Amino acid sequence: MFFFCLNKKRILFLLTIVFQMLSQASYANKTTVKETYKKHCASCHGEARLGGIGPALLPGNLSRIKEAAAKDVIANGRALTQMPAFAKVLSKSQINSLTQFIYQPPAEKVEWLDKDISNSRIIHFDQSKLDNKPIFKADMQNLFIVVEIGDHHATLLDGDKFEPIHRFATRYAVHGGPKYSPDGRFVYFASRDGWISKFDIYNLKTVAEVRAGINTRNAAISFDGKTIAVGNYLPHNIVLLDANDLSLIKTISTKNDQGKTSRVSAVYTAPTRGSFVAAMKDFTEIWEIPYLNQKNKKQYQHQRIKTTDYLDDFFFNQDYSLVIGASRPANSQGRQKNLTGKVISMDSGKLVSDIDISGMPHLGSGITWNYQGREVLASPNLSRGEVSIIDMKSWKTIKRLKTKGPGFFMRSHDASRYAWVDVFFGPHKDKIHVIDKHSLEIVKTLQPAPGKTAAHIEYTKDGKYALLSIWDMDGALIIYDAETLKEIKRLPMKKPSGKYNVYNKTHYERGTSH
Ligand code: DHE
Repeated sequence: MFFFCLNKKRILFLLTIVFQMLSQASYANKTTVKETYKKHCASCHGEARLGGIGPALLPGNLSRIKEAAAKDVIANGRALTQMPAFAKVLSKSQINSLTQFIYQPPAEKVEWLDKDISNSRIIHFDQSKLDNKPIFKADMQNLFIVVEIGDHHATLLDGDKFEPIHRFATRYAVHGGPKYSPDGRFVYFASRDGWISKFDIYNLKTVAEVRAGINTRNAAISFDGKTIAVGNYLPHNIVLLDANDLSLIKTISTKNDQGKTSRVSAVYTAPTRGSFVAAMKDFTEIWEIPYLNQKNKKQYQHQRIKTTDYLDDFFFNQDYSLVIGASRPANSQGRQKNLTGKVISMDSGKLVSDIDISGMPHLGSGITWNYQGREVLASPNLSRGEVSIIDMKSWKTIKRLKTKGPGFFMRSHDASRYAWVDVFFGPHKDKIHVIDKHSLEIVKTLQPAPGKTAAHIEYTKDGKYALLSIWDMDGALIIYDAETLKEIKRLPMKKPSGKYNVYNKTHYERGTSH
């Protein structure tokens, strides 16, 4: 009866759907998940899941995406990327199996050798043939790079007019602060998938790229602008690149006396020491890699500083003689919810002082300023609603400032009386606190876009304006007058994660990250 109510066209349509379902089911029965992966995924994500034009699909690289979200991406695709929707091609059970498959460690050992690094290098433009003067007019020291992780782009922003100059695609999932060459002409990005991209700001072109690892933490640039150091989770190593053309200088396997290798938590540049400093995640050592030949230190020959505890996250004092770390005890495994603070000598590895901080201080995002004639360090906390303010001479915590929730980023500028801290986690994520650096009190709490995360501030070169991100696909960059705290302008952006001012970064302004 039902069929009689339908016209021919509808019957044909229904039969096509039934046929599609049957063929999907029989295909699903016959093919293994590996074959499905090979057929539909390998061309973009690589046969060994190491990535290609799409990101790597290994558990370490996917650790930040929940399985349900990954399933949704396979079924429905990812907007503004080349990832297609497979819901019409694969059955639900095939999508489930594929999801499980990509979260499994690979059967074979994953390697990324020197030859893979060198073979991955792409020279998009011959730098020597490009103009060495900017092709646009602006104060080149007051430019910002804004990383928009929502659709994997970056915007070059004029820091005087607050107008975008150029928007360009980045690699998938850029993380950490992009690093500028000392003259501010080039900027280097690191993606979680290990791609290092060099962008020429004068010519508005990505000039070179290389894949330095499979799962990368971050990159640092030497003070002289000649060397890039990349810290990797996978493989366990530090990769040194020539900043000029991104060619490989050297890989340094992170191995201790017992032959055990470690992931690298992060690598930073220590300009006064002419070195890179890297923290090890899996054994209690900090490594120093001189990028200049020095007395007792040979260029690119690493030195190992043995410490009593693991340092998960760290900060340096101004002359880089001390490292201030959020530490995990030597016998602990993985990330802990309760860390302690340690001050350690960079030369001996010896403990100089304990610091009275707990929870998960985010020292990497710490800033310093002069308070009543002494230098203080302020750090947000990833697990508690407080900012710790520490005297950098006595190493005593002089203030615990209560906030509306755990925070991620903190910022100030020498010319500003204020410091900003976000409330990244919890119900107050849409709020941001402004702290008076003289009174050490919160003087204002802003809520610029109710319901949407407000985070990460960076100042203009002169410290007169503060730029804030609204972390949303339908997000924004908000410019505040840093003195009156009044909003000046709002620019729409796609989840702008961070913004980085050329002058503040290249001059190691103490209110910002380095
Ligand atoms: Fe980051 C910087 C580590 C999660 C956004 N983050 C850094 C740096 C380190 C680090 C070591 C310094 C690198 C540099 O600038 O050279 N981040 C970690 C983690 O261990 C953690 C907690 C877990 C992880 O999966 O890696 C983590 N980070 C995040 C995020 O979830 C954030 C919010 C979103 C994202 O992009 O993944 C995030 N991290 C950032 C940003 C910076 C950063 C925007 C640069 C801050 C700056 O102003 O310099």
